[in-house]
Amino acid sequence: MKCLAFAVLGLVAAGAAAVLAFVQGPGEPSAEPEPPRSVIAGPLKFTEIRLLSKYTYSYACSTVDLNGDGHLDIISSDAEPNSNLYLLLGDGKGGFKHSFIQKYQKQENQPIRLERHAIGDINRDGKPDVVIVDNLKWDIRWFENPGKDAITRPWKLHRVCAPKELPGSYDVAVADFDGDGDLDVAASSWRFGNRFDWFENVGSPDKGTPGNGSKWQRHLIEEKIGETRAIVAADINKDGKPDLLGTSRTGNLVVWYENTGKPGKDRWKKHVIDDKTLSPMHGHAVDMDGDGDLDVLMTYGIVTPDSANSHMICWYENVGKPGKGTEWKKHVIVAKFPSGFEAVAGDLDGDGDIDVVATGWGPKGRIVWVENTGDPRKDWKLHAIKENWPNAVTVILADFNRDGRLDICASAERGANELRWWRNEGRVKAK
Ligand SMILES: [Ca+2]
Ligand SMILES: [Ca+2]
Ligand SMILES: [Ca+2]
Ligand SMILES: [Ca+2]
Repeated sequence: MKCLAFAVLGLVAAGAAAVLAFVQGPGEPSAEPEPPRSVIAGPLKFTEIRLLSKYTYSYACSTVDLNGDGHLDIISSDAEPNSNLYLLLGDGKGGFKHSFIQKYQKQENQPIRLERHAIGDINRDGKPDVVIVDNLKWDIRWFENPGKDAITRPWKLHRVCAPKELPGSYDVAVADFDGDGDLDVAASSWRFGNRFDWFENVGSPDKGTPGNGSKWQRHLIEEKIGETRAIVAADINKDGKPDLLGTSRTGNLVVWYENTGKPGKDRWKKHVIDDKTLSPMHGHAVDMDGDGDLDVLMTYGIVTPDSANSHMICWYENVGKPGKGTEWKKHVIVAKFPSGFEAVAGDLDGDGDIDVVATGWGPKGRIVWVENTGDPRKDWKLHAIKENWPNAVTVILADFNRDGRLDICASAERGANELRWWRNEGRVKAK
């Protein structure tokens, strides 16, 4: 009966879904059929589709074309006892086929708690690999993309750091931080680590060969910074060297660390973006006002008492033409947004400006989109997509069905423990 684990989610166009049921085995999620649902959210219509459910802990998802067929695939993580990393191979039309990158088989050092992750070609073989934290055993691992013919079989495990080496390992970002031709890894470490590190992909400089992910050297970025959460690679000052954006939840800090060019020798230069708004969580570096520099989008509030100075969605304008990341101006997008977890940006309604999609954590979690009405400094319009979706967490935007409209995919953990996507059907037709 093993083949049933690789059930096809036969999601066809126009909302009529032909979904094949499959028998759920131990440690596997369920893809039980659920009829797609039509959702009107302000001026936009979405079709909501459940991809997988019955996770033990559905914390994170990401997307990239993993098998090189030109269609976006989805990666989604699960925690102990399931301890799986799911792969959903996309057909470019909104259909996904489920298999595993990591499947729990009671190996040594398992079960594990796989959570947030990043994608990059770590061994430089032309195929994108997955770098992911194990938040239970406190390590960082990477899974080697085996290529299209073997992609539905479990991928080979490699380590960036060993169990216990990074207490609380929580989130990762990949970029070539030292500019030597290979991708390195930066990490946050939650309340058990309270620090940011980066791990150098060590090659053979004598031979002029960059690293292939087999040897890593750890470098401290900053320690004693309370409950590090977001870690995002982005060239904030546009000098060609990837910098890091980070948050410290209990330290109430949104910071970026400037890569001075020798991150293995010199310390990263810290720039504080905000040290006043409480409990910053996950956000991204994106040009919100279209002036050519990277601004910062952010959410706030989880596990923090109600406060007028938290539980919101904001962005920080990189002041200057273009800004260099030295002066920031905060603009509120949604002033009251309970337990904001993550915000992502993209033009949802196709009018040329950047809108926002955000998740709210907690028992009454939700996912919303916020419409940019022309000036990102004011007058954002909130539209609920799904209310009472407990503990909504990681959210991503991508055009999964290649119709030119950005779609949404998100994970929700305890109380929901599932992965859903929302096919953007465009504007509601005027009656
Ligand atoms: Ca490097
Ligand atoms: Ca900007
Ligand atoms: Ca827009
Ligand atoms: Ca689409």
